[in-house]
Amino acid sequence: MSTLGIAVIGAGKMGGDHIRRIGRTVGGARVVAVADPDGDRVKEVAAALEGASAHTDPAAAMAAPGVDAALIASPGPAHEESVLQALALGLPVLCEKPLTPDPAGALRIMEAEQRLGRRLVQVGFMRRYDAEYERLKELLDAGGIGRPLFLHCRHRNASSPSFFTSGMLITDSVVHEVDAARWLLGQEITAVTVLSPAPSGAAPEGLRDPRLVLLETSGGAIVDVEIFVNCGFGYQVQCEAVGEAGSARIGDGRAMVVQAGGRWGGEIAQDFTVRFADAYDRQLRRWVAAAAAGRVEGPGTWDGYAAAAVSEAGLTASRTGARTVVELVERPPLYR
Ligand code: ISE
Repeated sequence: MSTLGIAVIGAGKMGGDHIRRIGRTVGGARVVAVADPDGDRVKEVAAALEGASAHTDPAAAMAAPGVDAALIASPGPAHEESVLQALALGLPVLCEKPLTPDPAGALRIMEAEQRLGRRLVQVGFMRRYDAEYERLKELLDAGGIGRPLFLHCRHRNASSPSFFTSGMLITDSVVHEVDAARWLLGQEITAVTVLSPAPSGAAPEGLRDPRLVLLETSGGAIVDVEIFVNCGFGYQVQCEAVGEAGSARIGDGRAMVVQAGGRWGGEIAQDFTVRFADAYDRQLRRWVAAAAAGRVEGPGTWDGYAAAAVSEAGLTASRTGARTVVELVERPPLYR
């Protein structure tokens, strides 16, 4: 099997993490081109990769010799343009979440993919590749706790980056729970309500943090998400499913409990690249194998679109304070 040549678009935190992953923990692929608007950074990153070219223009990177697939890890608002360019070149794509911040952009990608008549896009909803999430999904699918009634979710970050906005708590953070809930339950989200307590004193001025997001689903379940991106103590993602015949909980992160000096305790990951490192590895391995075989698996454009539609309803809900219904177009045959 030949090596898959990847163009990585965006050499920031996530792009850099994926570049390190390719070649180190993911075989069968190599980075042949890198793009980033920061010319000095991209030159430095590419120089450390044998035979990789550096670009400030994503389209040029994707059109570079030896490129078979594109990994898009630029900021969300830049995704649409790059995904459309990749589709025009017929490249399989792994695009970091959110596919687009708004449903209109995702619909344009969906139209382009339908014109091609085949699916080429995977969205980087990496929780679907996390061992604990996979176990919970298997349990729910097997009816192990009966019909799901609630998902109680907690999503905490130690601190938020300086560019983070109140809307991004929904479009960039809760979007993970949106996808996880749709996937775990096999249902769409139909309505969103957002409640906000008085902001934490640890939150930067003007940031509505934390927030409580309530999602209603097409199967009659309720998902509550505490999103708290300046919790201070670490990166924590937990989910408890409550069904008619039991409950199941993941994300306690008790891999090792140490008892010493009259105390017991363990460690909390500080960052998503640590907590979900295995999931990112597995996601990329599976995408590389599928792309090399001319296929795309995993969450696709429909999932990116549905998540963006829920985010849009969430933004309206947080602005108006009202329960907001999620509007979805009819699911096209390519995504059924
Ligand atoms: C970030 O982009 C992620 O994807 C993390 O998983 C999430 O916890 C964080 O809130 C986002 O900003």
